[in-house]
Amino acid sequence: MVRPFNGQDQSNNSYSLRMRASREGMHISGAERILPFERLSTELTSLLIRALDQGIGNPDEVHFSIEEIKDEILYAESLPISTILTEAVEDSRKKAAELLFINGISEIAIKRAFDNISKGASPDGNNMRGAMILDIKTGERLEPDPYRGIRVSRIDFLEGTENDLKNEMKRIGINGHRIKEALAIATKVIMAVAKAELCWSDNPDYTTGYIASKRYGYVRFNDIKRKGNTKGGRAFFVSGSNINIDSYINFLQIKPVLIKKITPGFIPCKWVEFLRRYED
Ligand code: WAQ
Ligand code: MG
Repeated sequence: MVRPFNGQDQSNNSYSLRMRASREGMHISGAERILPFERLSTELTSLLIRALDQGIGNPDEVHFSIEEIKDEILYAESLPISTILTEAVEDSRKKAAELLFINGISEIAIKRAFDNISKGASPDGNNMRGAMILDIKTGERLEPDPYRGIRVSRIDFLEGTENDLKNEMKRIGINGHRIKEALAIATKVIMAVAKAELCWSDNPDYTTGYIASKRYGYVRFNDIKRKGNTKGGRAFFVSGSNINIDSYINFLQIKPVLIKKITPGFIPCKWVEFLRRYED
């Protein structure tokens, strides 16, 4: 239906602004924002600058899309950040697996998640573009397209909260340029029905990964993979028999969520100290 423009004030509406840049068909960078009308043009310019300033070769295509958001926006508080000090990859993985287990994920599902991400979770052995969805009991994969997986989208920080996150990271003594986006994704994944998420980057230089869950928040593990390793991915754990998988996927992909508050986190600590925090 075409609505004639009636001169209505647009300033209360929110928009989804998306950018993706590529060179010879290869993805270089992408970003998505949820913004009020009056910030669209400024943010579009800054995303363009970001797209053109990628070091690894200029894009030969940059695509923008702007869509008015018709859905109601949900507001969320970010998961609190913890960081576990570990010895090395084996130690990190063992503790990450333990954290999944105490969140009710079965051993078979945990093993499948680690094995799949380690070898490239797509059936062709590549990394997926999105995430696997695994049943917490059986470890069965529930995402309809195992090559691509599910991409979480339409998530952003309310104006001002990005700065709050920066300050909070400084306060607890952590840094990492990938935290902001990962925390946003994890917050959206966990605010609905997922029991936990496992993630590490496919970037060979970025070896910190995390487990997210409602009770324990966003828990980082240094060295969850070896430096130089190009395999990475995400697994969302759900109780397949208790949820409607299609509506969960729909939520992850298109429901707009804005983070309105940064929940305080914790300075990095050892595993035993971390667990002590949650003793009843
Ligand atoms: N939705 C679902 N899956 C995604 C998305 C998305 N929006 N973006 C990426 N993935 C999947 C995909 O399989 C990627 O290969 C994989 O996740 C890793 O993506 O220090 O940077 O962007 O606390 O490389 C985590 C630790 C960093 C941050 C994760 O992931 C910290 C990261 P990357
Ligand atoms: Mg990424």
